[in-house]
Amino acid sequence: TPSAPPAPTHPLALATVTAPPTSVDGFVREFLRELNFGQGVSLQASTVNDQYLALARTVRHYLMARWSETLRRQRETQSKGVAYLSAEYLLGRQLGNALLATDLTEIVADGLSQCGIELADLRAQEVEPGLGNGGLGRLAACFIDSLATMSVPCIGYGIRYEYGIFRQTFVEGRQVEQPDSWLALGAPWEFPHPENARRISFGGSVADHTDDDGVVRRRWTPAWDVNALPYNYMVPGYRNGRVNTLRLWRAQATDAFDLKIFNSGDYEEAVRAQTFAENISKVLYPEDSTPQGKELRLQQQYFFVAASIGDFIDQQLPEDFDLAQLPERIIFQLNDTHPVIGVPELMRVLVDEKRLEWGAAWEITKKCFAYTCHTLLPEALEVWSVDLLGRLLPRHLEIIYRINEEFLAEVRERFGDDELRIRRMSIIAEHPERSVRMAYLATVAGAKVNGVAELHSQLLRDKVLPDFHEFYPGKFTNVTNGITPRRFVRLANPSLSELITDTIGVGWLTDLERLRGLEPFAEDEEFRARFRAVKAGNKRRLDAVLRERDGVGVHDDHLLDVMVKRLHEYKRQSLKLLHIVTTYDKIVSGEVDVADVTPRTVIFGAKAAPGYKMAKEIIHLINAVGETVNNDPRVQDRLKVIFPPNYNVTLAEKVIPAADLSEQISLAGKEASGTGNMKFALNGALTIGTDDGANVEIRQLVGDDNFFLFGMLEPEVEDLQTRGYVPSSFYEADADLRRAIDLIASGAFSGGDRATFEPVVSNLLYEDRFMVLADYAAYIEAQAAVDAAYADTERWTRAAILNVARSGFFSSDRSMRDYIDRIWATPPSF
Ligand code: 8GP
Repeated sequence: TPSAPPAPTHPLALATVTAPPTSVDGFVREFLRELNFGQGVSLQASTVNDQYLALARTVRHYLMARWSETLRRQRETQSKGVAYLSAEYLLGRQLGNALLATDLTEIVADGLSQCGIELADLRAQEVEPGLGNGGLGRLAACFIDSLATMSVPCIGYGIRYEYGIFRQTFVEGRQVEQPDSWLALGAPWEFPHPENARRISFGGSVADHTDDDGVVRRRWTPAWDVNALPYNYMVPGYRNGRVNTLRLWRAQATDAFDLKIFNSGDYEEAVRAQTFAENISKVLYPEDSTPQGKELRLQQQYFFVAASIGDFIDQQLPEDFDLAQLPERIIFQLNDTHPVIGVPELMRVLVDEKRLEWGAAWEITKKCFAYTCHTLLPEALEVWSVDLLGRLLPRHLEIIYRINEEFLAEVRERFGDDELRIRRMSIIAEHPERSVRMAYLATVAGAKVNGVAELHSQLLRDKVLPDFHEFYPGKFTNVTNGITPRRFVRLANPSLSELITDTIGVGWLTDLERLRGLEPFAEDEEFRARFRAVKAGNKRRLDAVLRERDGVGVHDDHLLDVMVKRLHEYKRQSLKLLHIVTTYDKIVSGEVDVADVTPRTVIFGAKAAPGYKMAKEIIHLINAVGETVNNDPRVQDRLKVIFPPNYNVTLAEKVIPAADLSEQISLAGKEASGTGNMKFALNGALTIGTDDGANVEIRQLVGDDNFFLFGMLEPEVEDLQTRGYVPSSFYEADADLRRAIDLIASGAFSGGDRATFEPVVSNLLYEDRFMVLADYAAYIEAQAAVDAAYADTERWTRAAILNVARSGFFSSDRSMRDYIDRIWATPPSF
């Protein structure tokens, strides 16, 4: 029998992890060690990438002691925490945030410069992990940042996609997607733990089986499986000594390859199973709200959720943990419906593996999940065909059926045999094919259901899930989204941050309501001048970035008008475009004197889902209009349209602080919340916006005088829909609109070819699902008000300052407090 290993005796071995000294010398020593022994190069021979990787690892060393201490205390206290389940995390670059959290920026910049290296060059070397599509993924990243900063125990669980959101390029103005190989130059922030791999099963069949305790249970015999390998990432709190964990799963074949087949020379066949398995974490689905790519997507969802729940129960809980206590220890937050298959998975684990009674397992499960909905578009509410689910996860389908049966029995008990209601509320839809409504499953199983802004939560209750609201009135709540001020103010806008700290002192970064202290300074002329200087500096910085990146610049005397977000018809980039075309038309027709036009640069940033044809047509049109407008001498450079490709978090951090005007112009009742809108307000841009999503709350807070509201309200939209919306009637009735649309139709932006943009034009004229034409006149009028307001520099600056001062509510720290109070009951720990 092997003897037990000796206990450690060396004094160094007894100590916990220690951080390197926080000094320039301490840093340089550590950095060079990483460069020499980690990267295996001398400073003299190193490339920028070597230096970046060595720096990232060095910064990790400073976080390591805090991380291991956080983990140790969590094991010890077992205090209640959040497991955030999200198929997307749009993290953005890590280095700047890690330096900020550890307060090492100055030491590192100094140390590097003594090594002949510019910190900025190394920061620019980092490729951001684009493991998300848009708002939903970025929200997850903001939330884990806030939880770490607020010392709330949290594990983020997700997928380590080998390829994140595609890299967008334009070829002759059209979007062309390139793979995003974010791992190609090394992944210094991750910690793989292959020894903690979990086996995830799929397919096969289910049958009764008499277990060793004599009880007959359902037994799932899967047909195939894959390994889930965890990769850990640090999630540092802001200067509070806490580091939480983000754990992303990578798929790997359980059998590497078939050596016999390989040796016989059939190399493709030998690795077939491997390719198949690894496809599961190969690529992020590049769509924002239209369901597609079916089977692999369901595999991805089950893969990461099963790995995460299994990991939590087997690895995070003490061995003798009483599972009846699970709700006191964890809440699984479902970030939209992607992880909802976790509900039957937890039931399966509790009933089939841990041998709990169904009823006891259901009591636990109902308390362990909560569901956030992020959309209002019916086509974005996920459903899985029973056929596919039954093939891929037969046991889970059985469990869903039973949950549904018991739920519908409860509905019957309350409402009698109201068959219409039963059919409406069933988790199983019968048409157009039998399928599982994941949002309903989440609502039945979740302890709470929340929308992401006041208006959205109200519409969710009244329009999307009214029967459920009637049945479970206490279940529904709202948590308005938020954004992390660490990344989107402090890191993105250092000069504004400095001005704020100079004016109201430190502390605002973790208590953003303190920005209220800036309000009186809106009346201070000198402060306003400094505020304007910050904005101008940010425009120059953006100018430099865009010149280097895309060879285009921005004038610093132009009103900078920005619309950055996914390309979707409901967001109405085409409305912004019609405004541009109208302005252009008035200049070239001589209706207005070009000298009277407020100089503006419009920046677009937007990716379209590769399969979303109309969105891609609109991208093409934006580029075409930009090309024409920018090169027409009659415009005299007073109107510019620029569309840098591949909008991402890194670019957002440069664009948003420079903006004067924030475009939030979705059709009322369609944008669940928006979070870009909050980033702009906090960086001193004024919003032109509809009464939609969180715009409503922004306007209430900043005040009507400091916000350009336009367009139909949600009930008016409903009303027009019911009366029958005829877009062409708006075209007929408005001469400016007619001219703008006719100009596009005439081929003015497509070298005279009328066919190129015909699909966009006829969509607007004969379909216009999102009522662009109905809101056009109001939008043009609101833009005229923008021009007038911008002409009064002092007034504009006052309004911009008040936007900053009154937007503290939109910190994701506040969102997290709301989740804790209304949903999670997870107090800060240590
Ligand atoms: C987005 C919403 O469109 C946006 O308004 C909101 O700010 C953001 O989520 C964060 O809450 N929703 C989605 O990205 C979304 O619904 N994606 C579909 C796959 C569900």
